[in-house]
Amino acid sequence: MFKKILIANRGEVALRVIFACRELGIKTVAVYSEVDEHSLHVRFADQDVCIGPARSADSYLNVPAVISAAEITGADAIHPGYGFLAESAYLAEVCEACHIKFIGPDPQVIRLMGDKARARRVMKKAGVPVLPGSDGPIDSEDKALKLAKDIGYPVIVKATAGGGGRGMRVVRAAPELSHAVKTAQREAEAAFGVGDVYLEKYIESPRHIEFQVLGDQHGSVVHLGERECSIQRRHQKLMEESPSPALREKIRRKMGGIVIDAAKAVQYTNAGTFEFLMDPDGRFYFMEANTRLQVEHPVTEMVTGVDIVKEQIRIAAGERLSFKQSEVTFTGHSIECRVNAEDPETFAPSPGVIHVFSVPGGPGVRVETFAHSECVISPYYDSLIAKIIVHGRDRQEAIARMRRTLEMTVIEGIKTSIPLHLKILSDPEFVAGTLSTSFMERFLARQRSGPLAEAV
Ligand code: MV4
Repeated sequence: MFKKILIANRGEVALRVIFACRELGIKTVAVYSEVDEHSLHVRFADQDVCIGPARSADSYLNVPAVISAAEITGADAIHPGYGFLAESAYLAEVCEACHIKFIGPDPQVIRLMGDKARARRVMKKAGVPVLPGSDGPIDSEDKALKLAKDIGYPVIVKATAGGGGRGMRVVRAAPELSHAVKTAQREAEAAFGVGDVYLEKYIESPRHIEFQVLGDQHGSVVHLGERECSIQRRHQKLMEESPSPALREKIRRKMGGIVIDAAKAVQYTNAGTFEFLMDPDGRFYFMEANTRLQVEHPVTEMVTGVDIVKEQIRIAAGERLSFKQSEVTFTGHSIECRVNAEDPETFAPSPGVIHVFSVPGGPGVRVETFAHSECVISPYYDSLIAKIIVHGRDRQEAIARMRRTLEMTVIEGIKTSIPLHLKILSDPEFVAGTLSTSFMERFLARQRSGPLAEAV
């Protein structure tokens, strides 16, 4: 087992990894930027190294600085958390060259999944359902027009290097296709340095459902069920839950089997997430795979009892998965709210000093946060300040639990998304569980035309 792990991250996820290390008896090294000197991840790590100025590009994204910190402190592994360098095949390669274990999949697998068109091709070959589309990047306008005609409009043009919604164009009719391909290519080139785009049938108002997998270095793979992540705005998830209200045990089992086969086909190791779109008829299509721990991993931990971060560490150290698929059980229902430092109405960032920070806790409540009274929320980083996760016997109990927790949470000094979460939790569509990726758009439109809008 590792003796010392460096955590190449900040905020709540850095703390989350420190928790797992402490419980496993592994020493920790925090890295931090100049503005994070007084953060909790620095306080609770056994050692700490400043890796540069506030700007992420100069600190948390600086591979030489992170590697140097690991070398200086004698860390034998690096956990990248999520965001920052978590899906950098380059960091994983440099780690390999330096004999430092990267806690994540092999660099070749990270690279494969980073190319969305290639991932699509490989998944299709492994028997995973994918949407009709191009077999690789579009190389001529004529072929694109012919293909789009064959699959039928609407279609979507996506950047192969994309993901998370950047570099996408929906095309509803043939005359728009050429322009869409060109602008998507230009956008992709500017954003990722790779201008390749591919084509897919476009699904209107799908659900976003993703499966969590774990694979060890001995060829065993298990899935930990799914998360429903349809409640998002501009590709930023706001709430997630497990199980999805849309899945029955039979389809969960079938999809679970498919993702296990898919993971085995690419010799997937460590934690990963296979994202799917579910169309209104309940059909599933592979969208992309994330080769990292995810923000919303706690809802899966709450319903399965598996500590995903500990499993990641054990797997990276070469241990076998300690349980079989038949030993994975799903109990109750879990919901996560991402508490952001932002205006709940305009979504404008709201950095500053938190004067009062108090979350009540109680049965079935879990809080993941780096925030505390009198802490500073910096404008340099993501606006996520806390994740509030609840577990209940069923979805109804989880919703009630989340409501009472948010109602009794006191955060003073900055604005947060909590008032928005509370409105969503009492929305009839949300309560009915009839979710889709268009939920937020429709919800916000209802808000604007609703009783509050008329009062002003
Ligand atoms: C799609 C789609 C509909 N049809 N692909 C958005 C993020 C990127 N990873 C892929 N995305 C989508 N791909 C096809 N063929 C709709 C989306 C999409 C979406 C997906 C998941 C969650 C939220 C979304 C919001 C808008 C569009």
